[in-house]
Order: sequence, then structure tokens, then C-alpha cells
Amino acid sequence: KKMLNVLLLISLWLHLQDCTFFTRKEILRLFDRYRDLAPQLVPLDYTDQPDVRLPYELIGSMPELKDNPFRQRIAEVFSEDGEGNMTLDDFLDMFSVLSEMAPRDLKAYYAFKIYDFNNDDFLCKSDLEKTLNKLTRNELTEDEVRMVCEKVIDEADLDNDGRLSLEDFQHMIVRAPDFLSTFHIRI
Ligand SMILES: *[C@@H]1O[C@H](CO)[C@@H](O)[C@H](O)[C@H]1NC(C)=O
Ligand SMILES: [Ca+2]
Ligand SMILES: [Ca+2]
Repeated sequence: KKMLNVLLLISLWLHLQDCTFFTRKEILRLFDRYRDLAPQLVPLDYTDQPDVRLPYELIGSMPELKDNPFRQRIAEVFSEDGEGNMTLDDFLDMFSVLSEMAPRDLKAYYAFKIYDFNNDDFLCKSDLEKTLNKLTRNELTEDEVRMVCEKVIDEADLDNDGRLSLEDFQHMIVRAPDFLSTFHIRI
């Protein structure tokens, strides 16, 4: 059996428990998952908080993510370096928000960040077009995508500035209960 530094993981859990919804056992399991992606890079002993980042290629190829059309955006949003390379903390945060236990508001906040491709805190038409193309796996024509995005903005843009703020977005998804289903992951 692996010699985990259980104490450190417990303290990590205490530190994270404001934002994580996992039990200690689940965190240990996620640590195993993280380490199994690159045993040569990830030490068993995290006491000295090693500065380890796993490259996006490894993260994005995990079974939980590899079929998710947003996998790269998800990794970018949760990674400290913004490029999808992940520390253990980044990794735990990501699974925490994606888990079925995460509150809807938290998921909505991260969904907004994930859809905001150019990171300017608004969903403009081109963010929505990229989002819709991914959600539908490119099955709509360009015209259809444009029409749907115009309609979404038309209906959800409460302050009429032509783009969706987080607040606009939150109002919108209250009316669309399935909207967040792409952000559930079972681990
Ligand atoms: C992320 O990882 C890739 C591959 O290891 C590397 O080329 C890139 O420089 C890393 N990005 C950052 C910001 O560290
Ligand atoms: Ca944007
Ligand atoms: Ca608006």
C-alpha cells in the first residue's frame, strides 16, 4: 500500500473544506488519481508542498474529461497557470466544483468562467457561439448558431448592453435546469 502522507492530506482537507465537498477518503482517492497520471513527477510525500504541475495533456486525457467538449477550458479555468497545467490543489478544486455535490450557484459561476473564452467577465456573441458549437458538437450550421445566440442574448440580456454579465447568466439558467448538466462528473 502506498505510504501517503495522510497528515498532510488531512490538513489540506481542512484548508480546502470551505470549497470542497469531499470526505477525507475521497480526497485520498483523488490524490491517487492525480499521482497515477505521472508517478515519476508526483511525490508520495507532500509535506514540503512540492511545486508540481501536471501538464494539460495528462489531465485532459482522463476518462472523466476526455469526452467533455469543454475539457480544455475547464482545465484552463481551474489551473493557476491559466494554461491547464495543474497542481494538486487545482485538481482537487476542479473535481470539487464538477462533483454532483457542488451547489448549483458555484457551478453556475464556474460555467460562466468556462464559457467566457476571452476572460473578460462577459459572455459576448462570440463566446456564446463557441459555447454553443461545443455543446452541440458542431452539429448546427453557422446560421443556426448565430440565430440561437442572438435569441439567447435577446432574452437574457437584462441590462441591454448586448452581452451577458454573470448576473444575466444566472437569471438565464434558472429557467434552463439542464443547462449545467455538462458540468457534472461522477468520480
Ligand atoms: C504547461 O505545460 C506545457 C507542457 O508541459 C508547457 O509547455 C507550458 O510551458 C506550461 N505552461 C505554463 C504556463 O507553465
Ligand atoms: Ca468574454
Ligand atoms: Ca447584459
